[in-house]
Amino acid sequence: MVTRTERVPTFCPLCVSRCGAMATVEDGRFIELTSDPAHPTGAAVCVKGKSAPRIVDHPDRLLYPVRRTNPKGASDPGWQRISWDEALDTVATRLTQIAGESGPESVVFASSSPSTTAVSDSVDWITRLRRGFGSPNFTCAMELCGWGRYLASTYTYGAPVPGAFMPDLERAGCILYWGYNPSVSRLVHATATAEALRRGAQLVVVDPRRAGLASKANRWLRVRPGTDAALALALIGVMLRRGWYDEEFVRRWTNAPHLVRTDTGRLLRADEVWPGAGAGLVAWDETAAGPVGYHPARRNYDVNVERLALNGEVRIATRDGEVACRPVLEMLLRHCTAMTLESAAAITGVDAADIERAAETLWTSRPVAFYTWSGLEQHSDTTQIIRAVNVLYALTGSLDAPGGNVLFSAVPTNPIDGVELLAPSQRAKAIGVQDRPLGPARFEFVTGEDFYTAALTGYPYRARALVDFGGNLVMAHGDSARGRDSLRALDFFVHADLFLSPTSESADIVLPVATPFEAEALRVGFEVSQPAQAHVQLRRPVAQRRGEARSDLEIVFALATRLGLGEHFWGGSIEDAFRHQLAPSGVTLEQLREQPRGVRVPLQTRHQKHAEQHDGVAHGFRTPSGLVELHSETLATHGYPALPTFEEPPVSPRSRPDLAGRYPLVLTCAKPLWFCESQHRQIPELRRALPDPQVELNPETAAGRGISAGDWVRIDTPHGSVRARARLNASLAPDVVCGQHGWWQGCAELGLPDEDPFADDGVNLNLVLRQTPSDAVSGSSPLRSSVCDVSPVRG
Ligand SMILES: Nc1nc2c(c(=O)[nH]1)N[C@H]1C(S)=C(S)[C@@H](COP(=O)(O)OP(=O)(O)OC[C@H]3O[C@@H](n4cnc5c(=O)[nH]c(N)nc54)[C@H](O)[C@@H]3O)O[C@H]1N2
Ligand SMILES: Nc1nc2c(c(=O)[nH]1)N[C@H]1C(S)=C(S)[C@@H](COP(=O)(O)OP(=O)(O)OC[C@H]3O[C@@H](n4cnc5c(=O)[nH]c(N)nc54)[C@H](O)[C@@H]3O)O[C@H]1N2
Ligand code: SF4
Ligand SMILES: [Mo]
Repeated sequence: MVTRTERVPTFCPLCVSRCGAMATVEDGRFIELTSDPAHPTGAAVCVKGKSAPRIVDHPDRLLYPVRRTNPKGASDPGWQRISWDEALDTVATRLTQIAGESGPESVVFASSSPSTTAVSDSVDWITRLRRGFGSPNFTCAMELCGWGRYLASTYTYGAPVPGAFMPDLERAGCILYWGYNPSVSRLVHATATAEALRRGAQLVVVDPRRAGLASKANRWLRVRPGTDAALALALIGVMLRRGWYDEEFVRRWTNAPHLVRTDTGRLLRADEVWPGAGAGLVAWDETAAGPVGYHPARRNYDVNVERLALNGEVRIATRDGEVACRPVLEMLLRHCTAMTLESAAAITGVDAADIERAAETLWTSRPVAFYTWSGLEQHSDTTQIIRAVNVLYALTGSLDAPGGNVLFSAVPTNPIDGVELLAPSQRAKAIGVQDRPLGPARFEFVTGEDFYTAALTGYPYRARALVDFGGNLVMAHGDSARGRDSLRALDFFVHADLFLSPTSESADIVLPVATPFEAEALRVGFEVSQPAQAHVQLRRPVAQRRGEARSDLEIVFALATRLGLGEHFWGGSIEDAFRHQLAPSGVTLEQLREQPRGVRVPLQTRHQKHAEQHDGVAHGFRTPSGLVELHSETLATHGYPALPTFEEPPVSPRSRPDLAGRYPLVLTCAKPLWFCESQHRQIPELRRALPDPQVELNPETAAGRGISAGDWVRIDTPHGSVRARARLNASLAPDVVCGQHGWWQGCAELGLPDEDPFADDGVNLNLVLRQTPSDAVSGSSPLRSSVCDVSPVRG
């Protein structure tokens, strides 16, 4: 018999790297995934990508829709197979009924993170479904994963930097990775960084561990977890005192010249100086020695920017009498100088001299391209930390410059996320917006903490139903047991997934999802470089559909039709929807089918778009002032600090001396290479490399506790204890340990059983971490700065 082997161009959507790849299909069976160096993200595929066929074929895949027959809380849900028609009809009927009784806002939608699952294929369509349905509530770990990179940075830049403004690694003089380890988390950035280092780029890494590329860094700053804002403030102080900042950019494109009232700490408004002057702000004209107006709508001053003062103090006659004012930059300088190098060193554990040297590297090797991620996302003051790093980056003047962080030109498409479908009156009901008006809820994202509260207590109203595409909520958020209780409190919960999980355990109906290798998907733009962002690809199925699994996209369209939303979903035709999406791009579906490797749309990168003019008015930034806001009046108006501020993490050995004796160590965590978040432990090829959860600790710390490498240890926190195996890592500070979340799943082939994620002394780290005290602005949880002790497991 002749075997027919086919090599099918594709890309791997298992994580954010979205590596261009080739699938080997033998007699219709998907057997291998390899790299496709011709693809703009195809330099390599990782071990997870190589195991993709094992995920598709895994015996534990959910293959049919099921409904529970036992009450919630029973040890066995009693899953019973049902037809798709019954499943979808039940879902549509229940959601319609609940929306009729309590409003569509009582139905919360959710998904796994598009950075860690193929839900990236369909997340915009899920959003369209939610908006069409009328719910402003979407839960997807935004506050733990995307707040800092995306939404919080809009308060400084008016745009997501570095989330959408990607590091231009090909041209960067200096790469700054702050709480980001692409060697594990985004292969395409790791390979591009290695290439940049070969051509001589400098690398600065801020991380409590010397992990991944940090071993190649010119400067590695070993920060104590959660104290990053102190480090950033100290760096800013050095840069301002030494004059290591791009004065031209700072003067023209940031609000550095705007005057701040020293009595209130707020920006001086034009109408305080010139009654009836309108919405403008005020700067100081050094040449004329008097105040001048700044006009946000025109993005300009009454005089040339060269004449504006950036330091000093002036007294200005206002309608409240004479007030002392200082330019924002002077305020920033004083604020950051208050964080002396010595105190920053004492707080962060980074030597004063290393802080100076890092500032110098950033300045002398510009342009700087940066990325921040999980290391800065999961803290009680994430927003302040991010603000501090964002302000620091603004000083380099590298924003949207070649070799800096660049918004690469995107392929023009029709937006599909249905923003027009949700009435403003519904949008205003997002859960959480009452308490954190600037937080994720403002962008229709509900934090895990707020969702659990709404489900359990009815505040601000009851979340009655959940429609979840993948999200493994109870494993992803702190306080897994509270998560489970809140899911059980729902009136109706439908979950769509490849596998059953500790989250779907509480569902009423679980829908089987096809793996991305069994499903078609359209990808417009691969983000990381201009060629990648100009790349459009239609991924075709490379594996045969198993059972009755359907793609998320198919489920969305089928559900939309049943919910009476067919008119917004092209009558249920995904193909027509794709055609609509692609229409402005000039690329057709036929072309994409003919060219499975993808189509490159000719696009030119435009840099420094803020300086482009339209009708004589500069484009500027999409902040209230039209400038990069070093001082954020928006934050100040809501009672938050206008300048980024450091606060000791509220649960640390320093802030909680009452806990320090029993829990002397700082606990953070990081992701392992072999698995995505709480997934993939069932794949033997991956699990063999890391059979058990690890906790990394300094050899000294281990020795002092009688712990040897590989021992099972207990991680004790004030909320319970879980187990992990000790891994010695001399790069960690002796009082810092680093664990891993997401462990529960067994691996039958290796004889490893499932673990109860809610059992004390189990292996689920998030069982003993908490969602609180959460970040005042965003509600992010302190998963990366809390306290613990580690001790050997006896017996
Ligand atoms: N302590 C601690 N907690 C953390 C983190 C941490 O670093 N430390 N990280 C946080 C971060 S950054 C994130 S993003 C979250 C991750 O939380 P989630 O986004 O929930 O990701 P996972 O836990 O991996 O769960 C993903 C689920 O989606 C399913 N799935 C996979 N592919 C698909 C698909 O194509 N469609 C559908 N419908 N389902 C699919 C998987 O089987 C799995 O059940 O966890 C957060 N929690
Ligand atoms: N292999 C793999 N790849 C993934 C994922 C995965 O689970 N596995 N998940 C995907 C997702 S959803 C995400 S969000 C990304 C995350 O990608 P990354 O952000 O790179 O994830 P981590 O490795 O968890 O964290 C980065 C670094 O932060 C450091 N860190 C911990 N605490 C602190 C701190 O307080 N300050 C600073 N400065 N650093 C700190 C850790 O030591 C770690 O080296 O990866 C994506 N890619
Ligand atoms: S890094 Fe691995 S899992 Fe992520 S997209 Fe690439 S091959 Fe897939
Ligand atoms: Mo994430």
